[in-house]
Amino acid sequence: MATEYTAKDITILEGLDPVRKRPGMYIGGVGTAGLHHLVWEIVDNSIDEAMNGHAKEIAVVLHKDRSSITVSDDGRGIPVDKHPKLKKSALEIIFSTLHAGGKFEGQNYKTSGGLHGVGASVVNALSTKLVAKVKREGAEWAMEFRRGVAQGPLKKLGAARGTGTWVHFQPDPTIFPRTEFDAATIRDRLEIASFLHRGVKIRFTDESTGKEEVFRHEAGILDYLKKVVGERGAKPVHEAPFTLVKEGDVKVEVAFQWTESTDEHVRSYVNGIPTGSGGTHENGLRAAVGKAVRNFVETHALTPRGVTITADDIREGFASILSVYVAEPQFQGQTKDRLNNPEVQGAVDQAVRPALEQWMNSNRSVAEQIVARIVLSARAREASRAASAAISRKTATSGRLTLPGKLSDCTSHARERTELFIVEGDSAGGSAKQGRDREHQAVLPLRGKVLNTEAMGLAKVLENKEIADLIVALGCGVGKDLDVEKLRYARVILLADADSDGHHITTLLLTFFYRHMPDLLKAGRVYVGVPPLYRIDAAKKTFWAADEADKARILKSLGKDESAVDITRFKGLGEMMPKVLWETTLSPRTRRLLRVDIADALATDRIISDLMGKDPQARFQFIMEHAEDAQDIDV
Ligand code: 0RA
Repeated sequence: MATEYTAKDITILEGLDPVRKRPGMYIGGVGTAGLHHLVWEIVDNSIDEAMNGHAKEIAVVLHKDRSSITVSDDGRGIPVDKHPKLKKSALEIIFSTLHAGGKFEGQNYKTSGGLHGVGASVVNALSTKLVAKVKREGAEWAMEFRRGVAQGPLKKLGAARGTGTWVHFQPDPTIFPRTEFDAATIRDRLEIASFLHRGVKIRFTDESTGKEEVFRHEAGILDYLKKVVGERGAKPVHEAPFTLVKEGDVKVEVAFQWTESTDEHVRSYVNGIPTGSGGTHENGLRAAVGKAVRNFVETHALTPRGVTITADDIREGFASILSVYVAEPQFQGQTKDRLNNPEVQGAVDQAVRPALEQWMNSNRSVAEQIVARIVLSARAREASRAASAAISRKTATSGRLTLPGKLSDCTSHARERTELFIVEGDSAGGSAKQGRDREHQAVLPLRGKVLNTEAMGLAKVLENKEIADLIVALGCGVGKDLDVEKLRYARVILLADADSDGHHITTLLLTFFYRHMPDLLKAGRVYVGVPPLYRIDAAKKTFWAADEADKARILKSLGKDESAVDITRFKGLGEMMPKVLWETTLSPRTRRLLRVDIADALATDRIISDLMGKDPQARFQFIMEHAEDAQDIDV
C-alpha cells in the first residue's frame, strides 16, 4: 500500500491538530465572528448542494442552550462508501482531514457548485462534539466526533427512506471564550444567503425563543434590492431595477436602481461573503455605470447648457446589490472585507457596461428619468458649492465684523486655549455667557429647533439662519470648502440639557457636522459637554451627578440613601446660576467632556447612513457609547 501513496494523498491525510493549535488561521479568530464562522462553513456546504440542484431545503436550528447548532439539508447525502486506499468512509474523510491550507491564508474559497465539504473538518476540530447523520442508499448512517476525533466507525442505524445530511455541533469552550451564538446574526446571514441563492428555502429555528422563519426568494438579489430600498425609505426614480447575471471565470450578478435618496448604497458579496469595505468588484461596477451613463448622455446630447456631470452626481441615490463569484479571492484590509483581485474590476466592468448601455437604449424613457435625476444632483451640487463658497468667502475676507450678533466671542486671540460652546436657547446662553471664562470661552446660543440635515443638500442647509451663523462663527468654511486649520477655536463643545430634548439637539448638530464638516470630527475638535442633572448636598459638601447611575454611585460612596441628603434636580442649563454652571460644566478643572471620535465610532459612511435613518434617541445613545471621555484634556 505504501507504494501506492501519492503526494495528493499525503496532503489529504493531514490531521486536525493545526486547526486546534492555530484556529485563527482557519476561521479568522476565536471571537464572535470566528464562532459564527463555524455556522457559515456548515451552512455553505448545504447551500452548495442546493445550488447544484440536489437539495431543496436547508434547516438551521439554534438549540436552547444557544451554544449548539444543527444544520440539515435534503440533498444527496454525504457519501458513506469506503475510500479504496484510505479504508475510511468519504464522510469520515470530509470531517477529519484538512483540505490543504487555511482559508485565511488565502486560496481555497469554494464558489457555489465548487468543492464540497471544505471547512467541515475545521468545524469538527473546533467542536467538543460533532454528530453527522446521512440518509442515502436506503439507510440512515451516523458518526460521532469529539474535538475532531472519531468516537467509533460510521454506524448504520437502520433502514430509511430519502436522502439528506444532518450535522450537529457544539463549539469547544476551551477554544472560544464565548460559545453562545447570536440568533439575529445567524438569522440575518441566512436571509442574505436566501437572496444570493435564488430559490433555496432556508428555515431558521431559534429554540431559545421558539421563533421560526423561512427564507426563500425566487427573484434573488432583485428581491434583496427591493427590500433594502424599501427599508431605507428611498423613493425609486424608476420602476424596474436593472438586473444582470453573467456566467464566466468571474460570475457577476447585479441589481441596481436610482432613488431620490442623496446617498449611494451598495452592498457587495464575494462567494456569498459580505465585502463591507468594497474592493475591485465595486470599483468595476462604478466604472461601468459611470461610463455607460456618460455614453448615453453624450450620445443623446442630454446635458443642459452649463451643467457638468461628475462621478458623484451619477452615484447619488444609486442603490445596488452586487454578488460575484471568484475562484481565488484575495481579501484585504483590517477586517479582511475588501476584495483585492485586480482582474475582477475588468470582469465586472465588461459584464455590466454593454448590458447597461443596451438596457438604457431599449428603455429610453426610464433612461431619461435616470439622467434627469443625475442632472438634478449636478445642479444641487453646483448650488451648494456656490453657497458654501459664498459663506467661506464672507468669513475669510471680512473677519470679525461679520460674526453673528448673538455670538459672545472670547477675547483671546491665542487659539490653542479657546473654546466655542454651542448652547440651546437664549436663557442657557445667558447663564453660559455670564458664567464662562470670557478670555478663552465663546458662547453661541441657538434659537428654535435645530434643522435635521440628514438627507438634505448643502444649498438647502445653508438657507437655515442658525446653521449659517454657526458656520460663520466657526470660520472654517463648509462642505468642499472646509479647512480645519481655519477653525477659530481649539475646541467646539456642544452643550445641551441632560434630557431627551437636549440629546435630540446634540444628535442633530452631530448629524450636521458629520454630513457637512466631517473633517472637524475626524480632527477630534468636537466635544459634547456633560452638564449635571442632580446636585447632592450632604455633610456640608456638594456633589454633582450627570445621570441616575451617577447619583446612585455617589449616594453609595457616601453610604447614605436619598432621604438623608438634599437632592436638587436641574430642569435645564437655563435655570442654573452662572457660578454653578461654571463649576460643574464650563471650568476645565471640574467639568466632564466627551470627545466625539469619528474614526472609531462612526467608522464608515454606511454605518452613519443606517444609523441616521433611525430614531434620534438611539442615535444619541450610539454616539455617546462610542465617544471617548476627554476629562483629562490639557487646557
Ligand atoms: C460529496 C459528494 C456528494 C455529495 C456531497 C459530498 C454532499 C456534501 C454535503 C455537505 C452538506 N450537505 C451535503 N450534501 C452532499 C455526491 C454524492 C452522490 O453522487 O450521490
